[in-house]
Amino acid sequence: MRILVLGGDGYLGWPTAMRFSDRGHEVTVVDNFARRRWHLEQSTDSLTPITSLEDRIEVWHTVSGNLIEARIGCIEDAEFLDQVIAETLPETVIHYGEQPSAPYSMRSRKAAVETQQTNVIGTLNLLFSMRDRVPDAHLIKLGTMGEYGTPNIDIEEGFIEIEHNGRTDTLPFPKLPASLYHASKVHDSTNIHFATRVWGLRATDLNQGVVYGVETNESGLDPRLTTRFDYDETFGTVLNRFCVQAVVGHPLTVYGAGGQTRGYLNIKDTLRCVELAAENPAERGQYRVFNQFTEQFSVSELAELVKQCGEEAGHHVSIETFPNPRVELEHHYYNASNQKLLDLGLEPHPLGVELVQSVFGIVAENRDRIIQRAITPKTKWNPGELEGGALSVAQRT
Ligand code: NAD
Ligand code: USQ
Repeated sequence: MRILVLGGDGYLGWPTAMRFSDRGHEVTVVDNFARRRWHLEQSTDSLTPITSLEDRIEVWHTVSGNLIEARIGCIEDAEFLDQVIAETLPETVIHYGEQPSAPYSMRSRKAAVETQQTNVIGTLNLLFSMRDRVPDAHLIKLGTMGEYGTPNIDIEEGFIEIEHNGRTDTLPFPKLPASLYHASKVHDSTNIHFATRVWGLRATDLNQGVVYGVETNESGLDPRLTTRFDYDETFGTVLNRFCVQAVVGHPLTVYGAGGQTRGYLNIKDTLRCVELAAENPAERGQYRVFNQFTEQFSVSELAELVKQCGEEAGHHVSIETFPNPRVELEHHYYNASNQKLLDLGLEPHPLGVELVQSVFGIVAENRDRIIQRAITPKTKWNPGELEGGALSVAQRT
């Protein structure tokens, strides 16, 4: 299959490119290195040293004998993207190429606008190019469980049957996004659904939970193939952050009461889910939503697990409640369905001591690269309210 991976230099995109290449597919990756730039701008970096995209591709070729093509450019640039689609004629497009951080999107007006511009316009350009160049191709788009928020009812996979005034219909599940990043994913979903209904495209929206871990079968072949691993307050996700904090003796940063519950999955399961979606494409005109996570945990449960594993490994681990920089429910009902990927054959890697210990190993190996000041949360969802005063000009822009 000809596969285009948008965002193929990223945390999930690079391992995905190697997986499909290893399976014998013709893979092209597209990236504009925005994620590397965002780190440069805030003087942070991946814990794992990552090589340039060019070097990664060369090492992959040497180790596996397989070729991955790269196109460097921005998917917000319609002309560039359209040319890539016209030249590569993908049968499957896997779209990771967005700004993925909720805190980044809440940092300032400029960052929120950049996030929605990158995410919504990039995806819109893609839909037009697919309509015009490869209308039969399957779009696999990375969405997020955070599109749904934390409603006080069970979360279905994309759609819910509603009875209203004696009539029933199956409609998109209500959305209560938790940040302006999560809101950008809701806007994407609306646009993708539209493109399937009106232009007959085929699409799978993968509403993914929080990913943890760094090792995949392919990245294990050579250290230079490793993917990025972030732990800073902006780009690090919670379990990855807690593992770094445990090793360096920083108190685990549980925000607020710690009852915030989300769906989680191992990076290995991300790759398998995307593979299952590609092997079982949506029909023409079909918009499918799969909830992509394997287990649910509260933040406090994750902190307790990391503390227990850390102490077994000889680290002194404390858990500290930090004033929650986000506006989110800290005690709430959470029960989301994730049946569709299981029905396609997903065999989850559950979270346990072994995974946490292996992440500790990676952290210990790269301990001298840790930038301590990047750990403490600083980005507030509502800075004016929390500080009880008017916003400064710097905070407003
Ligand atoms: P990432 O930032 O590591 O990867 C995204 C890649 O896209 C980066 O390499 C970046 O440079 C590139 N990119 C961004 N804007 C671009 C543009 N305009 N043109 C070309 N390339 C661009 O993030 P990730 O953690 O790998 O996430 C990938 C996708 O999965 C994102 O859409 C994210 O929202 C989604 N997701 C991630 C998680 C998670 O826990 N990591 C969970 C749910 C959903
Ligand atoms: N949290 C803490 N302490 C920390 C970091 C986070 O208590 O040090 C809490 C947050 O308040 C939140 C939960 O942990 O309640 C998850 O936060 P996160 O930063 O791990 O994840 P989130 O901001 O939701 O975003 C991540 C990815 C994003 C993806 C999303 C999936 O960055 O790309 O879309 O997970 S989901 O959460 O299901 O929407």
